[in-house]
Amino acid sequence: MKLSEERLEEFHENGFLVIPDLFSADEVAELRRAMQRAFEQDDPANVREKKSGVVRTAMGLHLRDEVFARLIRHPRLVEPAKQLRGEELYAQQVKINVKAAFEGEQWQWHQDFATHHQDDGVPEPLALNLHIFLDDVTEFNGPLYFFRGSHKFGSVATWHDTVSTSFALWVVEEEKVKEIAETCPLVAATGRAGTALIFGDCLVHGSPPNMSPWNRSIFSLILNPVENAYTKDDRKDHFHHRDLTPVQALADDCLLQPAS
Ligand SMILES: O=C(O)CCC(=O)C(=O)O
Repeated sequence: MKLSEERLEEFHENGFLVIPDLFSADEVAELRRAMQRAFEQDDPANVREKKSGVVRTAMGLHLRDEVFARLIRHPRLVEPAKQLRGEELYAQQVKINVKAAFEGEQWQWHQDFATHHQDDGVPEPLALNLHIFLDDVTEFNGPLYFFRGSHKFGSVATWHDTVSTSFALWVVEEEKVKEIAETCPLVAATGRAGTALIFGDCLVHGSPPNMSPWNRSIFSLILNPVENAYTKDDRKDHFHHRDLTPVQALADDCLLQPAS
């Protein structure tokens, strides 16, 4: 799947794209079955919420389940990413952020690049974050909030928040968030299960706790150009995979093929 010229322009202008219904109900069902298998594993790559202990994010998924190994090579993700960032992209991070009903905690205001740069020594903000909604995401169950156009501020000042949630994160200072809010409208990224998001490394985003009775699960693949790879390898592999093999797209029906 290729992005049209209009969609490419929209990405460069807004810093993100929402692509409704990119994956079918059958494909989402297959992904949700694989998600359940991952959650049931007692694996250190399942990071749990600080207060409730339910899974917050399940990481390293392509190394844990064949379905996710195919998903990171899905042409509907890989081809648009290559259009935006070139041919040689490696899978830097592969996870599902769950945000369970009643229990799912916030993701503070951040730019992904701050973590990639500070923790992993990624030189430039070229990584792309590709999301697929595995539940319907509404204004009620903790959607991502994007400051539209905030990527144009470039890489901004951050501090390392190790206390607010179970997931240490380099977060944007509140004064900077206020400044960005003066010119960048806040948008909630919502849509049916199967909807995809693509956003860049400098887009300022976050999400509120999920106090609703509905789960909100979102698959996330971060692809980074091989020539922009990590220069530090202090973190565990599931935070930033060391394998720099460029992803090659499979067939469009790869998720619905029988297991090999
Ligand atoms: O899952 C969320 O609500 C936040 C995800 C996020 O910030 C990210 O993928 O960078």
